[in-house]
Amino acid sequence: MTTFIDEVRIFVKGGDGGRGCVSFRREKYVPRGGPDGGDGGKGGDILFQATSQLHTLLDLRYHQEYRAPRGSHGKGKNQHGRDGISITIRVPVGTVVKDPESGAPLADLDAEGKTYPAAHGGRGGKGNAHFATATHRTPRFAQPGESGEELWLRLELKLLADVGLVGLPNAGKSTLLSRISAARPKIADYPFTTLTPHLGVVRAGEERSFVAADIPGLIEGAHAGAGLGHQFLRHVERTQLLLHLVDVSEGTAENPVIQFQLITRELALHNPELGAKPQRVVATKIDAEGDGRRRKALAAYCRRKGIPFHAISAVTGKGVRTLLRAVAAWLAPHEVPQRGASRRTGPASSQGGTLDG
Ligand SMILES: Nc1nc2c(ncn2[C@@H]2O[C@H](COP(=O)(O)OP(=O)(O)OP(=O)(O)O)[C@@H](O)[C@H]2O)c(=O)[nH]1
Ligand SMILES: [Mg+2]
Repeated sequence: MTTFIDEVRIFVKGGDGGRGCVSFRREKYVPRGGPDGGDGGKGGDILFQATSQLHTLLDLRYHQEYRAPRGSHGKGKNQHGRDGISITIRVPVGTVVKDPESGAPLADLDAEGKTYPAAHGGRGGKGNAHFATATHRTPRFAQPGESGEELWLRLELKLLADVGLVGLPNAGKSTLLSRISAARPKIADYPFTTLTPHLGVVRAGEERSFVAADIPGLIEGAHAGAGLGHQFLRHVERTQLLLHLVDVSEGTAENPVIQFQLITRELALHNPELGAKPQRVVATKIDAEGDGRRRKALAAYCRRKGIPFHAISAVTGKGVRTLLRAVAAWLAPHEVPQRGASRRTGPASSQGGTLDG
């Protein structure tokens, strides 16, 4: 089975340690007090933490650099500098942290809450109070803080599709995927353009993303091996929702309801579970629907059957945003926590350096 990997490179740097302080006690009537320079604080760490609330590495693509704050410098009167706060970067459960050069895995964040310290903050420097000895009572030096660790890392996440796009060849599946994600499957005006599945990461709103799979078109007899699509149905077997695309443009000979039923039958014959999977019908190419007769017929059928219905044009974008919102809203409460790359319990919250500590 083809594996789809979401991948980002990011730069992380722990905070530098604060400087140690050079200072001497000043007391009334004591001309030369002993050294009382405090230590610098430790720089903040950068941590990764696995959460089931995120499903892709998309957000990290927009924020590739993380620097934790430095520790404060030490002060007189033996005052220790404050430690820099640590930054926790939330990543989806299933994220593997790798060395970008060798590809060696450094951490596998395969369970909720699992944490990996990616870059340690530098230790604070010691103040001069540490350096007084019997023979050297007035050390006029202190340690500088250590630099925080800095490095590039590669994060990888095996993607499993949340949403499967199914339909006859030429229904517009690849066109829709390329409209809503960065995936660039081949698109052409003939059946069986798509030969292998494509996955795209879809951002449906500010805070949420999901993965959609475009598989080759299905035809009658697909369950028995006709066409190409059957080989790839396993890619949609584990999705939570199917979007069933039906071309309603003018000049398509078949009745859209019959087309819809044909594919539904093939899905069920291939795997009864697939036939019973939640689905939404998406009438496509409404920019070319003519008098809209085909769309209306399909909409009426879906209403009778209680199947959610959408109408879109992937070319003009009409209806696409509404569709994505509906899908995202549907996914949120249906999310089942799972081990590994699939995952989820609630709406994704934004990522990008949650401060803790
Ligand atoms: N007018 C119009 N044409 C569209 C729209 N969406 C797709 N098409 C056209 O329909 C044809 C088929 O589109 P694809 O996205 O390749 O269809 P597919 O379902 O991926 O087809 P297969 O990969 O063969 O299963 C192409 O010529 C597209 O340009 C649309 O919204 N409006
Ligand atoms: Mg295609």
